[in-house]
Amino acid sequence: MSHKSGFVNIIGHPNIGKSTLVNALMGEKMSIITSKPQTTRHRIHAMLNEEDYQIVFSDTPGIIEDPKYKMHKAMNSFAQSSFEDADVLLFMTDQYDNYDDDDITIKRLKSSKAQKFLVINKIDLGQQDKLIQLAEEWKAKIAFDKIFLISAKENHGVQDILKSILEVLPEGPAYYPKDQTSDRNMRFFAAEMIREKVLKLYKKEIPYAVEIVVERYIEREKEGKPLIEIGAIIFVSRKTHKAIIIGKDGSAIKKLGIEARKEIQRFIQAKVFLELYVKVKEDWRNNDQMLKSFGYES
Ligand SMILES: Nc1nc2c(ncn2[C@@H]2O[C@H](COP(=O)(O)OP(=O)(O)OP(=O)(O)O)[C@@H](O)[C@H]2O)c(=O)[nH]1
Ligand SMILES: [Mg+2]
Repeated sequence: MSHKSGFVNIIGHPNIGKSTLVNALMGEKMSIITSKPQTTRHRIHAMLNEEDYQIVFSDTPGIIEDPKYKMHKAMNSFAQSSFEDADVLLFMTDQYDNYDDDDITIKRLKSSKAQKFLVINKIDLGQQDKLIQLAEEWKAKIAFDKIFLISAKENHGVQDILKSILEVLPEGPAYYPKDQTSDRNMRFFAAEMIREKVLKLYKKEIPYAVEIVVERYIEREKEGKPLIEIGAIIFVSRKTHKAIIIGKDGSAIKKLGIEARKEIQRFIQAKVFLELYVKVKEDWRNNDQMLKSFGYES
C-alpha cells in the first residue's frame, strides 16, 4: 500500500483563525485559541495519522507587522520558517484582513514552490457577496492552486481542505511515530492552557508580558486513580504586574488556578493538582538568555 506524508503549514496574520483551523482539521484541541491577537507564540506540529497517510500540520504565530520586542522577532521567524519546509501552504485571511503589496509574506508566497491554498475564513460573519470578489482579487495577486471559503469556528468547509490536501500530498514515510499527535509534551500543553486563561482573565498589556514555565509535572496515584501534580511559574516583566496577577488577597491568581486546572483536567482526563508561582524577570521579552530558556530560539 502506498503511504503519503507531508507538511501543511498555516500562515496568516494574528487572530485570523489559524489555531482554530488546526484544531478543526485535527478534530481535537492542539493549540490554544483566544479572541486576542498573538495567542500562539511557538511553532507547533500536530499530526493527523491514518494507516495510509500522515499529515503534519504546522501552527505558527501570526506575523507581527511591527515587532517591538526580541520575542516578537523570534515569533516572526517561526512564522517565516513555515515557508521553508512546506508541501502545502495554507494562507489564511478574511474579509477585514489587509496586506501591502510589498509585504514579505506575499513575496514569499509568490515565490514558494509548495502547493498554495487560499483559505478565506470567518465566512459566518456575513457579507457573502463580497467573498467571491475577494477571492478573485487574491487570485489576481497570487497563483493559488485552490481556494476555500470556510468558517473554522463552525467547522464549515474544513473537510474540503483535508480532501484537497490528500490529493496533493506526496508519497513518503511518516515523519513521526504514528501514535504521536504532536511534537510537544504535556508540560508544554499545560503551560499553554495556563497562558490561555491568563489571556482570558487579565487585561491590556498583562497577558502579553507573561510567560509560563511548567517546572514540575509528576504523575501520582491517589485512591487508585491518577493524579497529576503540576507546578508552574508565571514570569512577568514588571513588579507592578506581579501584584496584578496575584490580585487583592490572591483572588485573581486563585481564579486563574481554578480555570487553568479545569482546562488541563479536561485535556488529560485526570485529576490535577496545580500550583502557581509568580516571578519577576524585568523585560524578559528582550533578554536573549530568558528567551532561549523559554524556547524562543530560532
Ligand atoms: N466568527 C468567527 N470567528 C472565528 C473563526 N475562526 C476563528 N475565529 C475566532 O477568531 C479568534 C482568533 O482565533 P485563533 O484561532 O486564536 O487565531 P490565530 O490565527 O491562531 O491567532 P494567533 O495565534 O494570535 O496568531 C478567536 O476568537 C476565534 O474563536 C470563524 O470561522 N468565524
Ligand atoms: Mg494561534
